[in-house]
Amino acid sequence: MFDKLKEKLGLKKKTKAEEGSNLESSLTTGLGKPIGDLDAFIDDLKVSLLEADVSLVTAEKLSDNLQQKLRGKRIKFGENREIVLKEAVKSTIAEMLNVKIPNLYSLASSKSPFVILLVGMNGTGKTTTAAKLAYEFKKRNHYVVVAAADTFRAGAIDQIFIHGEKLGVKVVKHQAGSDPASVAFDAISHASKFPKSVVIIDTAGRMQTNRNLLEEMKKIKRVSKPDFTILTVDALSGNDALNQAKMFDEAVGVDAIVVTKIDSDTKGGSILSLIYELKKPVILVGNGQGYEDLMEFDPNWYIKNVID
Ligand SMILES: Nc1nc2c(ncn2[C@@H]2O[C@H](COP(=O)(O)OP(=O)(O)O)[C@@H](O)[C@H]2O)c(=O)[nH]1
Ligand SMILES: [Mg+2]
Repeated sequence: MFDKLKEKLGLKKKTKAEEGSNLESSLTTGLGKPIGDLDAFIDDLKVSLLEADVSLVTAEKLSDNLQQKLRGKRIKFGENREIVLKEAVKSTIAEMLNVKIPNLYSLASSKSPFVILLVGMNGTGKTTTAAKLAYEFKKRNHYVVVAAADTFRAGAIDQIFIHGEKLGVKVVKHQAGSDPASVAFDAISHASKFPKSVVIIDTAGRMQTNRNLLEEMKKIKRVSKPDFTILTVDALSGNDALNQAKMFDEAVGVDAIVVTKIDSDTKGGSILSLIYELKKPVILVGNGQGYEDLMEFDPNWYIKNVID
């Protein structure tokens, strides 16, 4: 996972011999040595970031912040240049990821029914994430209702219905082609009869008609008044993930993002751009196709995975 970025950042561990020579030469002055060619390091880093799916705006911001942090810095006795650079990159990324992450599971305990709307393009993992969330909420003793509000294809209704049967959770469905907002409405009415209930609205994401899709999402949102709107983006879609996120956020309003398929993403850069440019939290990441493959997002885990 994320190997490309790690490899490209070029922040590899130094050999003992290299560390030794560094130590020796830094003995020459009490002030330490200059950090060396910072511009070359930062230029290389920027290219690596772009190649790893970090957006241009985010890569430039990271480079500028790093430049400021390291300008005039000297490598003191006992310090290692590679480690100093690596720690500086880590702390710069950490600052850029600093967006408050709400805990969905605690939020859901504060209200019943708690309504979650899932939006996103086709194939980004809405239905799979809906099933994973249903699993997580059921495990936490909530009464879970899933609204099969992707009414565009009969297959989509069957897909979520089968998940519901496997998981033992209620799926509210209408016929294919019916109004998705009314499916959401019925699911919420049903959930209202139960304490500690959570409604998860699975929606359509067809690509041919983005305008209609966004109008449909707006209507579902108006009718269902969700407590939390989640956008799913596919980690493999790279820079397009950011464009999709901007589009959905402008049209529908998004509270948080789930980045799916990180198990097959070797690049890892899209998470950084999403958080930095959208200023929206990534709350969960999908790391497989099983129901248990939904992890809470931890910035420290991310930083460790892209650099160490
Ligand atoms: N490897 C992997 N595959 C995933 C993940 N999430 C979803 N998928 C797969 O991506 C494909 C599309 O997912 P689906 O939930 O149907 O997307 P939707 O069109 O947005 O509802 C399916 O084959 C899923 O099994 C994930 O986290 N990891
Ligand atoms: Mg679907």
